[in-house]
Amino acid sequence: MAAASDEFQARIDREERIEPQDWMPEGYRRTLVRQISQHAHSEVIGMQPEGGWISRAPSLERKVILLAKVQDEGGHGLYLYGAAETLGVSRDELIDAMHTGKAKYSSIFNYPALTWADVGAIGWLVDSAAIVNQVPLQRCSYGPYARAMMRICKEESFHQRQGYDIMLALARGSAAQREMAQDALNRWWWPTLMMFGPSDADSIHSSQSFAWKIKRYGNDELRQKFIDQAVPQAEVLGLKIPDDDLQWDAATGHYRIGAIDWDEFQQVVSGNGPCSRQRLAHHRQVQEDGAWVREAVAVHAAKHRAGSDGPKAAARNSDTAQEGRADAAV
Ligand code: BYC
Repeated sequence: MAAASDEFQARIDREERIEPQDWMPEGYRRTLVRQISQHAHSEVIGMQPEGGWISRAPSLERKVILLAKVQDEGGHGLYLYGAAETLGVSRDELIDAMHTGKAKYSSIFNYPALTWADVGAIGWLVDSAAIVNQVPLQRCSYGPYARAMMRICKEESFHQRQGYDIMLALARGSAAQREMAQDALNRWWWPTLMMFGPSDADSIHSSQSFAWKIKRYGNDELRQKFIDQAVPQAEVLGLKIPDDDLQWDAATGHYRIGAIDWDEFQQVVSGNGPCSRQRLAHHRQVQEDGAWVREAVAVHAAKHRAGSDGPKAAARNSDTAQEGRADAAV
């Protein structure tokens, strides 16, 4: 086994992609199931805060755009569950792990979307953070995850732009609209910074994930990249980042920020966020309500399989063969 794991690491070091049929250490498989499934759960739970605003969007155009974005998120969940399933786990097992609290989803989706400006803030901040985090995952060593990420990243950039466009419209609007945009930024800024995970010193999985080239950058480095992008964007909007300690550090070429409230992060990831219970209860309910659809799809697929291998299919094939012969005779 030592030889197999040495050869595996050598393949990773040569930047070769690992595919589902390849040998892999059990820890590599488990790490990927954990991260990919949590990522899938985040996409699907992430439909809830914005989904609640589809019927309340301020114009038909905004409604259509938001509908498309939320549908994309459902689609991202499906690509990611598909990628996780290539590692030998079933979708039911993965969803059960989320429902029982064994698997996490991103902390950010445990906060409420209180106003229309929150939809803008989610698109601008949360999707920007997602892009910063996900672009390096396109080079993840596991092929199905990397390929899912390529497609997802393309769609995320449209999501980010729709969010920024909402913020821009509000920032250029009435005093009340500007206030709404500022309030949304105040509430979403710090939770967005927490999306990147604990500081590198407290990140339990990072070093192994670097060695396996699942992660390419540390949580702090990506967080910093996001901050450096977002601060000038807030300036264009004429909004204030809610951090009195924020300052440009010319020596490092980066913005310095105040302290992140890691106690709040721990509370949220352990299921005590403002909407944690609501999000899971909603997912459970939807899962139950949709059970008949999944059963019907499974029965239809079974019938289809039986049909294509069974006597009817044989008869169909023989008819086609007869037609073929008749055509040939003409
Ligand atoms: N929230 O050792 P660490 C989207 C957990 S959805 C909750 O640094 P790792 C969108 C971590 O899982 C995009 N938990 O872990 C959708 C671990 O706990 P476990 C979501 C977090 O894996 C709809 C523990 O803390 N993106 O864009 O090396 C609308 C220690 O952390 C969080 C992804 O899922 C958190 N924020 O690094 C709009 C990206 N942070 O598992 C937008 C894929 C950490 O041992 N995931 N934890 O119980 C990753 O890149 C990495 O898993 C992380 C964490 C950077 C998040």
